[in-house]
Amino acid sequence: MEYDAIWFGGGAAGRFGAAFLKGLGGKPLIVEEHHLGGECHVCRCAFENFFSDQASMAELMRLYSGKSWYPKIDLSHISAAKAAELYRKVGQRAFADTMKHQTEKQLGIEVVWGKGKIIDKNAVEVNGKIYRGRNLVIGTGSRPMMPDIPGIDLPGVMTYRDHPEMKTDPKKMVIIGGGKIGIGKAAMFAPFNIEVTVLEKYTCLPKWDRDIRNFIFRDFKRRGIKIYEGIDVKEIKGKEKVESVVAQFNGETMEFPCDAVMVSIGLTPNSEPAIPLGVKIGKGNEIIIDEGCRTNVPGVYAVGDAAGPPYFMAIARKRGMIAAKNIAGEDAKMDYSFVPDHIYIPPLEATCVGLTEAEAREKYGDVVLIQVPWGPKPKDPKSEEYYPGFENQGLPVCGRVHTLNLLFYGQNRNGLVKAIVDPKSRKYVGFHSVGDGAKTAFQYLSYLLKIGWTVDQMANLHEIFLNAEHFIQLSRLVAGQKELKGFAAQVYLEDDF
Ligand code: COM
Repeated sequence: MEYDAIWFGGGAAGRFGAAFLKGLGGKPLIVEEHHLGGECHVCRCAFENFFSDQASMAELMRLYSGKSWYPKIDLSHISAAKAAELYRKVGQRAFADTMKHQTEKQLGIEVVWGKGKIIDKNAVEVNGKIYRGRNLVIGTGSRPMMPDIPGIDLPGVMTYRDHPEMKTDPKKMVIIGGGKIGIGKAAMFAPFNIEVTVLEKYTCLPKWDRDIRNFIFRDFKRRGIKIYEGIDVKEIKGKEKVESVVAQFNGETMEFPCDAVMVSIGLTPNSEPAIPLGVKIGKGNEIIIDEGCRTNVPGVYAVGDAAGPPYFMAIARKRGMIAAKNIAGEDAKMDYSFVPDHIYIPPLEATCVGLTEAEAREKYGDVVLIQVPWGPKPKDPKSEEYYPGFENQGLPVCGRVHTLNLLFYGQNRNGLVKAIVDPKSRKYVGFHSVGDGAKTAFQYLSYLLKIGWTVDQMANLHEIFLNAEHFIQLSRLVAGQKELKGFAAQVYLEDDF
């Protein structure tokens, strides 16, 4: 055989897997039709990062315009379509070149460009030539799941894939699906003078901590982003393009006029190319794999989104790495514990890892919270005003560029920090934050959770004050207590959004 493994798809999983196999001394080949790095820089992670920066800028301009010494800004020029255009012109191309250069030149991985056809588990045909490998790794990614409703094909109906392609600025957008993608898109589009409504069949962000959800939805309410939960979308109406969305809510028919629809109800794995090999396919169209990313067909592996959820970049890349190790003769297994999650909600971001407070209470009983802010918040706080007696007002929570600006000029939008501790063992069981810049810390916090990190160990670390999440200093304030009481009063913020 010419290659140790043929990586069918050079997305995050294929690229990292091939690199790892090469590092281990193996000989990989990547077959890729479109882009190395998959959808990441075309329309997913990298694009979202850019677009949320643009949305943050738009939102900050709106918040600060004319306040203090900030100039008055004409907000009518804010344009989501212009932001997308810039990304198409520069971002997509720059990333594509970087991925190609890093993979082929720096890492020296062989890539064959073209639409591959799987002949059998040891042979792939590309541009009329047959390539042979001892192993085959399927990394064909996923696609947006689409509801089977009338009007779904109307122009103006988008998914995350079409988002960078937008050429005009919608005035009213309906987002179908209030999961991580839908809520993130709502927060990203609203700053661009777009009236956004989210329609969710069940519950928005069901897996997120209640305080984080409340923060986001309270913020949405203030910004005029509407959310309907328990609503069933029946039809998208329009003649030449989308004009409204029709849904059933509490037994009544409702119609939401709009000129754009974003569908975000989930993902479907692209498992089809592997079906002729006889691999088992699950109910969600995913290729079924074991902990070592092996399918039921010996020598055939599946990695990334093609193998089903969780759909995270880290999981895709790590599946590639685990498959590479097993191809190289190790017995490596995936570990799905303590995977952090993240949503851009410009100008802030929400991040979490570990248990929510509700999950922690169920598992450990009376948990301790280390949380700011706490207590009451003035109703409808005004910018640049001090409210005596509201202790939560004075605490900057998010620690990057906007911290104090958002507190002073940005409607007291100072974020939320929350660590959950099991008081018996003094170990953390979950971390949550809304702020700006904290996501970097969560990559390492996830490891600390895994190794059973305690409040006492955290108190020994060195913080750089101000920082994005405050977990070290807040923990140190309580770590002297023999019987941990936590820092914040253990009260829920009310569901008053
Ligand atoms: C990043 C894509 S744009 S990858 O995960 O580095 O391949």
